Amino acid sequence: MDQDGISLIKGNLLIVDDEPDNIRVLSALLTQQGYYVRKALNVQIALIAVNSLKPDLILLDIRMPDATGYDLCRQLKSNPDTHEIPVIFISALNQIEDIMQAFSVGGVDYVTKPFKVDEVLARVKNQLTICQLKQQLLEQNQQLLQQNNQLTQEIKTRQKVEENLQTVNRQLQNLASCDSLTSLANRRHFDEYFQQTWKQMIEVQQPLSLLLCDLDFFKHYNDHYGHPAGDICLKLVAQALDRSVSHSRDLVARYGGEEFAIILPNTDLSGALKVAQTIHQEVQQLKINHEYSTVSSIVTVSIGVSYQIPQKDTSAEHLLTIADQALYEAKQKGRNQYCV
Ligand code: GH3
Ligand code: MG
Ligand code: MG
Ligand code: MG
Repeated sequence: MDQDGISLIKGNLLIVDDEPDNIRVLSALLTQQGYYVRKALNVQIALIAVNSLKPDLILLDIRMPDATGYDLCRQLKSNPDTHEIPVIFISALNQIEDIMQAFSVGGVDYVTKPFKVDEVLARVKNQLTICQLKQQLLEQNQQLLQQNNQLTQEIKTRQKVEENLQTVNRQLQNLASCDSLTSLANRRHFDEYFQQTWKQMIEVQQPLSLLLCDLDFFKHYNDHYGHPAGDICLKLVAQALDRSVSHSRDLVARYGGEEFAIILPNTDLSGALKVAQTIHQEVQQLKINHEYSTVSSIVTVSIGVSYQIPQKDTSAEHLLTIADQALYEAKQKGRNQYCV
């Protein structure tokens, strides 16, 4: 501990001076304070000592026989291995030009000879403290950079996991709401969407239309062409139904077996009938042979249409019942037609 109670900053010092007396006095003083001191009597020896000792600080004389302290300082500052070592010039030269020259070649401080002991000690200690703080800041900076990199990496990983989860969720949702044979909405999705749309139409007091669409004599079709051909037929009809609606909020669903349901929000009776007509055209254009149908030589559908401006005191099921009755009527009247 020194007088003010702060621990001494011990370090490796190099004193470069061609005056043996100067070196001796300085060295004794600094060694006494707990520093490890090496000495060099000229620039050449100093260079060797710098490389072997890697000093924390250099006290550097200016006038020496083989070269000047300025030359040595310049050389040290231009070498990446040594340019961080602080150099305090200590010289009898006391002209402002000499001092300015010392700073311009990279010196951090200047002490004039004859020096005062306390001043040298204070300036050495100052520079070593600055070095130590610099080192601490560098290390902290390094740590922060590392932490930052880790955090960035972590954030990226989390984002990726989040994205994957969202994709899986979307796929699960699609699977849960999709009919595997026709890729249309399944019954579950239909039920949800129907209830939801019913409520919305109550709020906005807009008409809601519903179409129930059933293949005619499909049992015969299966019986004669086989179940796999029946599946293909169902898929083609499903695509034809999907082509028959045009609004983004319309929903075509496989209601069950060979029966399909179509929800048409914000659509009145004339709109619903247009869709029913389009369905008949689209299904007819498929031209799927059905020799065992008694209404046509190709696959046809019957459609039950219902529509309503939904009210709070009626339920969505009511609209379904009416569509079902209309479908029954279409079947009764001879199939391949729609009834309201
Ligand atoms: P209708 O004109 O009165 O509707 O007569 P239909 O023969 O179409 O009606 P029915 O209800 O008697 O028969 C429906 C047929 O639809 C029977 C069933 O095997 C068939 N079916 C239901 N789901 C599928 C399916 O996923 N694939 C196939 N290939 N056939 C199905
Ligand atoms: Mg000298
Ligand atoms: Mg049928
Ligand atoms: Mg049926």
